[in-house]
Amino acid sequence: MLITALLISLAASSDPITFSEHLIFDQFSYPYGIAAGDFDGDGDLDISSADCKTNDSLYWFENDGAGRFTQHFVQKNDPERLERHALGDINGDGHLDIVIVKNLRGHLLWFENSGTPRDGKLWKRHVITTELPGAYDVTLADIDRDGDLDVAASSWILGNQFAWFENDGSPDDGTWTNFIRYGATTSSIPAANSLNSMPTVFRVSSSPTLCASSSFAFRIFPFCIAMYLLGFLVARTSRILLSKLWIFLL
Ligand SMILES: [Ca+2]
Ligand SMILES: [Ca+2]
Ligand SMILES: [Ca+2]
Ligand SMILES: [Ca+2]
Repeated sequence: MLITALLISLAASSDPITFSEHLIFDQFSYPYGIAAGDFDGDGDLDISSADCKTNDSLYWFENDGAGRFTQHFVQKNDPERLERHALGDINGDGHLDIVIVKNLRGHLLWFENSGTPRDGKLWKRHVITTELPGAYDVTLADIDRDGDLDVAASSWILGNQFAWFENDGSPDDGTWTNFIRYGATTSSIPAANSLNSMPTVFRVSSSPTLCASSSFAFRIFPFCIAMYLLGFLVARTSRILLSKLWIFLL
C-alpha cells in the first residue's frame, strides 16, 4: 500500500504543470495592479484590479466558485492613477479591505469592505496620506506587532520615498502616523515578509538593491545571510564527506 502510494505520488509529481487562459474582463482603459482574495467571504478567491486612465476605477470581480466572475465597483471617478494595491483586514472587522496607491496625486488610500460587497454600493474611501509624491507600490504587515496591519509604501522619481504608516487600531479616523521614511533613489517595490518571526519589509529597487527594513530585522539581515551561506557550505561539505565514506566502504 505504501509503495503504491509512493509510486502514484512520484508519477503525479512528474506531470508537467499546465495553465489555461480564461478571459475575466476586457473593458479596461488601462489596467494596473491586481490581487486575489475572498472579498465576500464565501470561501472562493475573488479578484481586484485598478483601471487607472479615463475609467479611473477600482473593481472587484466576484468568483461564482467555478471561475466565472462578475464585475463590481469598489470606486469610480477617482482620477490620476489608482494602481498597485494590497489586500488585508485593515480595520479588523473580518472583511478584506484594499489599500492602494494613487500614483500621480501621491495619495495612499484604503477602501473599506462593508461585509456586503455585492450590494452595488461603492466602498468607503479613507485617506492614509496625500503626501507620497509618485506613490508607486504598497504592502501590508503588522510591522510594530501590536495586532493590526500597518502599511508600507514606496514612491518613485516624483518623491523617492520609502515609508511605513502605523495603524493605531482605529484606521478609519484619518490619523495615520508616518513613522519612518527612508530616502530611495529609484522606484521601489515593498514586500512584506517575516524574517525570524520579525515583521520585515523588503525594498527592491531598480538599482538593484534589496533592503530589509524593520528596526531589528534591518540589523540582523546581514547575519541571516551569513548564517544561510554557512549552512549551505556545511551541508555541501557533509555531502562530499559522506560520498567519500561510501566509496571507502565499498
Ligand atoms: Ca469569494
Ligand atoms: Ca463566490
Ligand atoms: Ca475590514
Ligand atoms: Ca500594527
